[in-house]
Amino acid sequence: MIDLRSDTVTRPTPAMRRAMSEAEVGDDVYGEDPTVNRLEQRAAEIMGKEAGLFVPTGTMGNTVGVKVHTQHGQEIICEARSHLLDWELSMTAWFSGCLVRPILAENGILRWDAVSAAIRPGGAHSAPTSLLEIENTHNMAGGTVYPMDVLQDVCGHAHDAGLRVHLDGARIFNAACHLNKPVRELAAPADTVMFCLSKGLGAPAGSMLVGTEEAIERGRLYRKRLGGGMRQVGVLAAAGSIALEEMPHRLGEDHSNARFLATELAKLPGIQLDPARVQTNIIVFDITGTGLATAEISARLKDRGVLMNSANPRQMRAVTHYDVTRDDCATAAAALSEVVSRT
Ligand code: TLP
Repeated sequence: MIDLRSDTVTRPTPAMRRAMSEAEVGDDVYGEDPTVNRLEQRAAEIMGKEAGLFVPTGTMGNTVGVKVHTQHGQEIICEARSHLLDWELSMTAWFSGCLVRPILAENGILRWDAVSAAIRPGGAHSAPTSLLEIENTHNMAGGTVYPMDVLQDVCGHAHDAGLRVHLDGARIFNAACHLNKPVRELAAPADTVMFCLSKGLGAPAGSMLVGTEEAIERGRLYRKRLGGGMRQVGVLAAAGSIALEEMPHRLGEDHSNARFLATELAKLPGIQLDPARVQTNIIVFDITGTGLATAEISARLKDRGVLMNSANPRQMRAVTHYDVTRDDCATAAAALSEVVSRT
């Protein structure tokens, strides 16, 4: 099977499996797992922040990140298709008691004029806005990357307006690779950053939350409340360390495979897609012109050995990653060609 459903499907590399079997471990709830401690320190260093927290999932990292910056009854601004809003079971409401005020932005990239118009001052009738959430790369907008000047501008103004900024950087290494910049430059404008070890970086599980010592110390308690106090979790952190140190340099390969796949898909009848807009490893494309529903396309592709999911009723999403080769992309495009021409 050629699995283009997500980069979450990557399997641990042989080096990760070796590191897992040899990992030095202790009880992390007592702060005694040396492998986790090292990973947390390295993640903070690489991101240019004071401290780091190992969390089981990106969802937990975002949940804790939101919680440390907000109080119940406040508002959070984010992009309308953000993962935080659409794919995390309303954790902002359930755990943090906050209302999300979404803004639909071109390519998923929030700009200050739109953000400033959505800020609520708080008062007799309105709840105050306390947090801006940014997603970079933006998943459902098609792996789009914030231009550095836009990122600095929107975050800088948000801080001046008294907001905190949480960055959902599940794929921040993909963004850094696209911009050819050190990842810490992309992390700098945010107060906290969540990034995933388990997506393009290939670890079997795990994400990191980084920020100030104070935010991470409080975050550690929220992680425990959420049931994320794991014990000898150095076995996972060992794989995470390899993901962090050894995998970012190869992401460009996934990006060029995605661009190649997009170029092939764009040739197919009924598919709307501009390959020039594919910046990283995610392709989101419109299939309405094929006359088929996304579920039908997924089912027919599966019969031909290709796994691909819908992003929404009008669009499919294809994601390239470590376990997908250029040849796989060519095969997948040929399979989709067959599917759309047999309607
Ligand atoms: N995204 C998954 C699905 O949940 C959609 C995927 O296949 O892309 N932030 C962003 C931007 C994400 O894309 C994801 C996962 C998360 C957070 C949450 O990470 P996990 O799945 O580890 O909770």
